[in-house]
Amino acid sequence: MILHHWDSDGICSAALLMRMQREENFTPKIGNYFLDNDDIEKLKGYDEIRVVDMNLPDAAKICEFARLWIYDHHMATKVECAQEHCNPSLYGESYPSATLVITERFNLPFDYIVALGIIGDNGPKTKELKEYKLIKNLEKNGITFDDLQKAVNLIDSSYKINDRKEVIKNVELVLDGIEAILENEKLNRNVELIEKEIEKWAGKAEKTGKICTLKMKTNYNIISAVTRKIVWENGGTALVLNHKDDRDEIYLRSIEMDVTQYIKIAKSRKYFAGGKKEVMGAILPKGEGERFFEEILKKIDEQHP
Ligand SMILES: [Mn+2]
Repeated sequence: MILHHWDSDGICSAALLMRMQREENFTPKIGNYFLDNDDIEKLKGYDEIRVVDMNLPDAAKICEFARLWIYDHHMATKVECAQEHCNPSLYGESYPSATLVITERFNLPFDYIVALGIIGDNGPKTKELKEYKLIKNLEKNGITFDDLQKAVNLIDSSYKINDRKEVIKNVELVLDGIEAILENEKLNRNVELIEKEIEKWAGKAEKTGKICTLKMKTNYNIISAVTRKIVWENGGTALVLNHKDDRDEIYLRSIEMDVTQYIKIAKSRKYFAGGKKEVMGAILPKGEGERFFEEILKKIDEQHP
């Protein structure tokens, strides 16, 4: 059983393993960077489990009932009970994708699947990576960077519309080739729906004091895209709150201030939070979003008179 992240890199990493050895694949519930009880129960039916492109805090639990292999590139601490924990970050090396980790580990050729993982995790910044040369090289086989970017957008559309079953099915689709991805009608419809939904919400953002804010309600996983669009269109800083059916989400993006302090505050509240200098994302229990939203807004106002 392969357990993988729901994004392009996770799906493509699973596809690389699957091509070597057919087995089942599965992802945690979209948005859960951990295993819930249902996941654990399901995994208990398998005695070999490969985790790819995910740093699960509870990975060691799997060792209690199965043999475990991990292939990843996120910052992590070594899982001692695993048969193999293959992650260059354990030795201080940063890799642009889990697909590249797997490719080097098993001496696989650099093909479109590896490239999709790299582009999925790095977006337009891919052009600054040393692997970009290898991706350009794929043009000889008729695979352009533009097609690869489109394919990533299509593959990622499944988690964005929150369709876990489709995410799982996409591993097979990736193995069918780049054309099969580009021509997939369902994924193309997803992309259209998502673009409409992003536009709808981004257009509702309002100026609140110094920054742009938005409170929205969608089960699509688009809060980062919506926030990015608001900043593109208005500049400055944007703060967005999303009320999902089962959780609240907060996103903060800025081109004028360092938001790292807010990541720290969110983590100190035990919220699942991450980001970097210009962006913070946090997942909160349902009902707690409003208060944290107002608190961030007040702090920003105080610091930017
Ligand atoms: Mn990844």
